[in-house]
Formats: sequence, structure tokens, C-alpha cells
Amino acid sequence: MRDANPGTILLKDYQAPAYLINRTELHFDLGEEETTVTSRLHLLRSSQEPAALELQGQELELLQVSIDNQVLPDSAYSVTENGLVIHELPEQCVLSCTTRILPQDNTSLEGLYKSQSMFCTQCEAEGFRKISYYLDRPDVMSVFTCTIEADAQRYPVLLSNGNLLETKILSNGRRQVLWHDPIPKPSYLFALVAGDLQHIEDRFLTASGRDVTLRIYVEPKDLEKCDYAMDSLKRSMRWDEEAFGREYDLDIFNIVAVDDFNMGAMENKSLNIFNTSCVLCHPDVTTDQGYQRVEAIVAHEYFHNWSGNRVTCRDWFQLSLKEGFTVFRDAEFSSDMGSRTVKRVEDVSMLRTAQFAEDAGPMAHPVRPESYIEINNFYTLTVYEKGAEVVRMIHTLLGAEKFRKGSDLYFSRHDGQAVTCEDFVCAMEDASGVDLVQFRRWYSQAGTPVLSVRDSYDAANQTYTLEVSQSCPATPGQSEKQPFLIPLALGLLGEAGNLPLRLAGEEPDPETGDNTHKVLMVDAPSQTFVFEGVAEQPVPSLLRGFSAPVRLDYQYTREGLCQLMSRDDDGFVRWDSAQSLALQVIEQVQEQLAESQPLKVDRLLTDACQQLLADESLDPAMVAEMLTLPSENYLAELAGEGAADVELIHRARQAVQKAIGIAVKDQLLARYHSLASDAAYAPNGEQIAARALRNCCLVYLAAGGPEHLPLAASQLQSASNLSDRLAALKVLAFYGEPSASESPLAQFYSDWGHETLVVNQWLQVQAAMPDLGAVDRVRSLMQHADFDIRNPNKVRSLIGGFASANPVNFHRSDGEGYRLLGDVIAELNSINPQTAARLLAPLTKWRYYSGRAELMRAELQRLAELPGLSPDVYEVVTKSL
Ligand code: B3K
Ligand code: ZN
Repeated sequence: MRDANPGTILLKDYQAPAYLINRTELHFDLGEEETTVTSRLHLLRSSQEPAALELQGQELELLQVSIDNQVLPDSAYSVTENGLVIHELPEQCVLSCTTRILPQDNTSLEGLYKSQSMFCTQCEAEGFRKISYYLDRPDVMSVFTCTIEADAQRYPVLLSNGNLLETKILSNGRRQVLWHDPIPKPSYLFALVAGDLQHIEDRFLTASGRDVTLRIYVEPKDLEKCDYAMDSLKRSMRWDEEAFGREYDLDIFNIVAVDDFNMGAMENKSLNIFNTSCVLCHPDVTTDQGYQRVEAIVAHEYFHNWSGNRVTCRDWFQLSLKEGFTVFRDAEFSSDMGSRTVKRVEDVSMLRTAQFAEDAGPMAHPVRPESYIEINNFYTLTVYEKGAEVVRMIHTLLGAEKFRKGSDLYFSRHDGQAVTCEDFVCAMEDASGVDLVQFRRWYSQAGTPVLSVRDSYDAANQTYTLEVSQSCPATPGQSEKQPFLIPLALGLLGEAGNLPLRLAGEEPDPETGDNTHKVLMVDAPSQTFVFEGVAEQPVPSLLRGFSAPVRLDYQYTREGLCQLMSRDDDGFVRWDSAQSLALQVIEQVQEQLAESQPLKVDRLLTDACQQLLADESLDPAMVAEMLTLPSENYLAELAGEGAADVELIHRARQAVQKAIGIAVKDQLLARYHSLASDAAYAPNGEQIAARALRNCCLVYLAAGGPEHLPLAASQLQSASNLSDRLAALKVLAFYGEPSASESPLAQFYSDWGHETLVVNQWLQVQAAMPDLGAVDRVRSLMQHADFDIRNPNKVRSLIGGFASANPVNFHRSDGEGYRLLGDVIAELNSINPQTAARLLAPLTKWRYYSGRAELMRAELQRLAELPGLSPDVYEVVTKSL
């Protein structure tokens, strides 16, 4: 671990590397007690001045350094806490270092470590320096060869990037293999795996005729759970050829599943390493959302082969160059594989709940940050999800055809290079001729813009006027913002449907095509748009498809929302209107509760739910999305600083849910029964949609009254898949009496305790149960034989699940929820700093919570004062206080 008070790295200090490493030869001698790594780096000076060479290294024991096979005397170099400085170096030479490392003790899960009995690596962002001294920065790209030597029996499978060139049996019961990756790459894409693994194999013929061998390696017990990921991989490979013209470039593509992993997966060149939770699928261990997640993550990591690997980042400030673009690409893929509108709704819902909160909090940063202490803290929703929204806006501004030209140009112009977000935007401009000068502010300005819209209708002149203004709140280090270029997609809804649109001064559209949809360019603090020939007072359908990541401020009437919800052409707006209507109703119930008035839930909402349920022509997945009330976290986010009352939000949301459950009971029951199916489980769109709506009905029924709980109990017994089983378990756990939930939970564990991934879900359900015993339950589950603080999946399920999905207990008025989280972070700080820092997110939002802010702050303060704080935790805690 590094010192407290670690330094800040600034974008403006970027300097090109003084040396290049043309070739990197690595030799690993893997052992149970220790591992030695010998590197041979073929260096070439790239700057004019002869410079000392500073290589990064952490937690390494240096055994020997040599230059061109001459061992260096101690005086020729210095070992520092963060690296190795070679005082003098010829212009060109081979530098060799031998280091000793202890992967078996590496609990940070960065660098080379052990997951169960297997060796594996995670090098992004700066993990390679825990393996060997190196220029561990993404703009140093090198051709790697990797020799691995290990016990032949324990580690029959030895993998690295690229192609296997040689296998040797050594005399001492050990085996040695040699891998060569012909494509230059930065160190963060290096990977190594050694284990007793089995694999499934398939092949893919690329458009130009390359026959690629595809393998997924897992522990033998999981071999049956790989097929879905393999199919997803093949679908991704085909899609990237068709949608982006990108072909795979090697003869082999491997995926390995590991249990202990800090995030979802990693796109190492030709050797993707996956968290088991993001690759294994089986109807008994994977929910429908789980299947969709596996497909999306397999695609995401595969797509990185071009957006990230062939064209990589110059420095880590450019992270969104690969992540934002790749999230955009995987979202397009998922939209093409399933329902585009449902995918959009899911993504926007997450963005508005979590990314908007990040943008409004102490860790707010631009899509391209300008400074960081620990880069691992910047793998954020802003860099990933808002970054993808920025790419999506470029797609909207250019249109599909020019966008494709832009991405083609970007890939061909920069193939083999380490580049910047600016290079991406330039390629888009050059290929399209569209000016993106003002648009660039989306990369440099943090915060979520607010788009305020006011309208007026002039019946005599048949004109409809929109006054649009934008503003953006101050964020840390950025008090003033310049106006953004915001594409505002819209339509106007009249009595008989969407109206034709013509802006004043614009020629009538000669095309007979779609003239009911338009994208306005909002680029000034305030602007006026006048539509002509508007025959009736319309309801505006604003921000269609969520055309920009902004908060929309327009005073819709409930009647207007109902009209949009049932009749607008845009699926996203229909969903968003349902959310807005529910929001208005929940807010009204909050007021009633606060003033101890009798509760009245507006019939407009219950009637709208009834219509949604009755209309069998609608996509059941969309109906489920539209019926789902805004989450408690989203409601807290909307309440704004100092105004979120968790108890009140919880009670109001529950009350509205219950009112719906009672008011539309008959329709809920009818759909619940009619959507039942005894078809064999398949994770296809139709079945997933039906299960989503059926389980949504079950939640409302249970919220309506305990007489429906037996439905959940019998569903739990008879379900043929985890989606239905878990949905029923949650209903029993959340809506049953606390004492009555014990036995289904115990039964579930006795049925599924042998499946790690199911146990994680079981922990998550118990972490989120809103009853008052939650803190004690979570503390006692931490003592459960299946809980392991060194396994990030377990920590995320139990502790992350508690802090993010159980607001009433996390925000307990005695501060015990905060204390629980703080205790775990304090312990995890030295075990796994990256995961510890991630867990902090809910505490950083302390300014929002009325009556709790001081307690939350005090917990952060307690953490700030702990000795030996990792840079990861230090950065988040100090920036939040
Ligand atoms: N690129 C990796 C994330 C690495 C995170 C390092 N802290 C996975 C992904 O986004 O595809
Ligand atoms: Zn990624």
C-alpha cells in the first residue's frame, strides 16, 4: 500500500514516454511459495535528451537487473517505493529484471493473484507494475512473448495472450509453454492464467475467411454453464462485422472464468478474463437479467478488441475513449438482439438514478477527467454511461450513415495507436463535415445540465412556441459552465396522434416521410422555437429517446402525461410519462403523510395501470417497465440536497404500490395467471417479457394484501428457473411477516447452497429486506460460512446490496447502518482497496439526506482518520468531506 496523502496526477502534465519498448519477453516461474518473473525489455530512446529511465513497480522484490546481459552494480540504479530508476542507459538496449512476487498473498486482486487454486491476472489500469518493473502506461505498446513454467499436475492449463508457440515437459514435474502475441499492446492488456481448468470449444469464420478457435475455460463443475456465453460471443463477432465493419484479428479467442474478480470482466488481448457471475449461465443459477448481462458483457469485452485494444488510450484521462464508445457499441448490440425501447429504458433509468447522483456529488468529474489520485476510482458511471451518451449524441447529430463513416475513419486512422478523446471527435468531424466545436464541452464540463422548457399556443395564428433554456450546476473545481450543444428530439401530440412539424421560416418538408419527429439544436442559454401550422394545442413529447443526458424541466399536467403514456409515437416518452405521473402521485402522497392527512392515490394513476394491464397488444416487457414505480433511490436523488426523507419516501412509495395492488387486483390476477407458461425455459425476448410482467403483477398483488402470498409460495415451489424462484422468494421476504420469511429463505439455501452464484443472490435478497432487523441480519450473515470478505462478489451482494438497496435500514436514525458499512470499509481498506473505495459511494451522498447528513459525515470522518488509508479510499473520503 502506498502512503496516505498520495499525490494528484494531472492531465495537463502529460508527457510522451522517453523510451519505447518494442518487444517484451516475460518468463514466469509459478510456485506455491513464491513466483519469479524475469523480463527482457527491448528499449529504444524516443526523446532527444538522454534521460534516466524510471520504471513503475510495486510490491516487487528485485533480485537482479542487467543491461545487454551485463548485471548492473547497485550503484547503477535506485529502487524507490513506486519503481526502479536506471541512472544511465544507452539509446537502444535490452533491460532485464528478475523480481520475486507472492501471488498467493495478493488480496488486492490486481497484478498476479490466486483465485481459488488458479493463478490469474488483472492489469488494468496499473496492475502490471505489481508483476514486473515496466513503463506501465497505455501509450507504451509492445509485442509480448510470455513463457510460463509451472507444476504440470496442478496447472495443466497455462494461458497468455496471442498464439501458443511451444509446449515443453521439464524434468522436474513441471511444464513450460511459450505464448506470442503479434499485435503490439500496452501492459494493461497483458494476461496470464494457470489452473486445472476445462473448456468448451467452438469456431467462428470471419467475413474475410479467418477460422477462429473460440474457447471458454472454467472449473470442471461449471462446464455445463458456458453455452450461452459462447453463443453470445459468436453473435457479437458477427454483429461487429455487420454494424461496424470490425473483424477479429487472431486465430484464437479465449475466455476464462474466475470467482475472485474486482469487476465484471477484462478485455485482455485474446484472453478475456471474466468474473464467473458474468459468464456462467444456467436456468437454475441465472436470472433473465443475468442472461442479458452475460450477453452484454461478453459483447462489451469482445468489442474492446477494436475500441480499446487495436486503438487504445494515450493516458488514463482518456478512459472514456474506449469505455464510453464500447458501452455505446454494446448497447446498440443489445438493442439489435432484443427490444430497443426496453434496453433504452433500462439504461436511462440507471443513468438518471446513479450517474446523475454522481454528477451532483463530491466525486463529480467530466467524462474526460482532469485529475485523479487513484485511477481505479474513475471507472465510473460518468466515464462509462455518460460517456456512452456523449457518443450517442454524436450519432444523433451525424445520423447513422455519417457516424459509421466517422468510426471507420477513426479505426483506420488510429489503428495501432494510443490516442485521445479529441482524436475520436476529430475523426467524426472529418468524416461527416459536422462541426463539433461546441459539442466538445460534453467531455470537459462535469454536471448534469437542466433543460427548462416553457410553451405557449396561439390558436389564432396556429403557432406553438417553445422557450428553451439551459443551465448546469457548479461541480467541484468548475463553478461556471458554458452552454452545451444539446440535441433535443421532440414531437407534438394532438388529439388524433402526432402532428406534422414545421419550424417558422422552414420550407414545408417535400418528403412524405416522417415529419412528426424533429431534433432541435439547443446551443445557447435560452432560445425560442416557433412551430407553424399547428392546428390544435398539442402536448409536447420532449427529449424523445432521451436524446441528451439532461434533466428535463417542463410542467406536464397529469392529463398530458396520460395522453403521452397511451398514445405518443415514442416508446421512451411513453415510459417516461408513466414515471412522471407516478412521481407526481408519490410526491402528493408524501405530502399527505407528512401532514397526517388521509391518503388518496390519484385515480388517474390506478386507471392508467388498469389500461396498461388490459391492453394485450402492448409488449409485456414495456408494460412491466411502465408499471414499475420510480425507485426509492431515484426519489431521494430528485428530492435534492438536504431534502431526502428516506422514511417518508419509503412509506409513500409503499402506499402507492399498495393502492395499485388493491385497485387493479382483478387485472393483476388475470395477467398473472394468463402469463403462466409451462414451456421449457429459454432466455428469449418473449419469455423474458412474460416473466417480467408476471412477476411485476405478483409484487403488486403481494403489496395489495397478504392474501396473495400463497401465490408466491406456490411459485417458489413450482418454478422451473431462477428468475421465477427469486421473484417469489423476494415477495415472501419483503411482504411476508418477518417470522414467516425465515423458512422460505432457509429452504432456498438448503436447495441451492451448493451454487455459489445463487448463494450470492440469496445474500442480496436478505441484505435488501426492509424489515427492522436488517443491520443485525447482515452482521450475522457476515459470519456465515459462505461469506468471505476477500471475495468481491460476496461483498457486493451483502454489503453493497445493503447500502444501496435497503435505504430505510442503511439510513437508520441511530446510524447503525452507516457504522456497518464503515466497519466493512475499514477492514477491506487493507485487503482490497479498490472494492473498499467502491463501497463508499452511498456515504458520499450525505448532503442529500435530511436529518442524517451529520451522522453520515461523521462516519466518513471516522474513516478519514484511520491509519494506513489506501489511496483509493483516501481519495473518495477526503473529496467527500
Ligand atoms: N476495462 C475493464 C475495467 C478495468 C477496471 C480496472 N479497475 C472492463 C471493461 O470495462 O470492459
Ligand atoms: Zn469496457
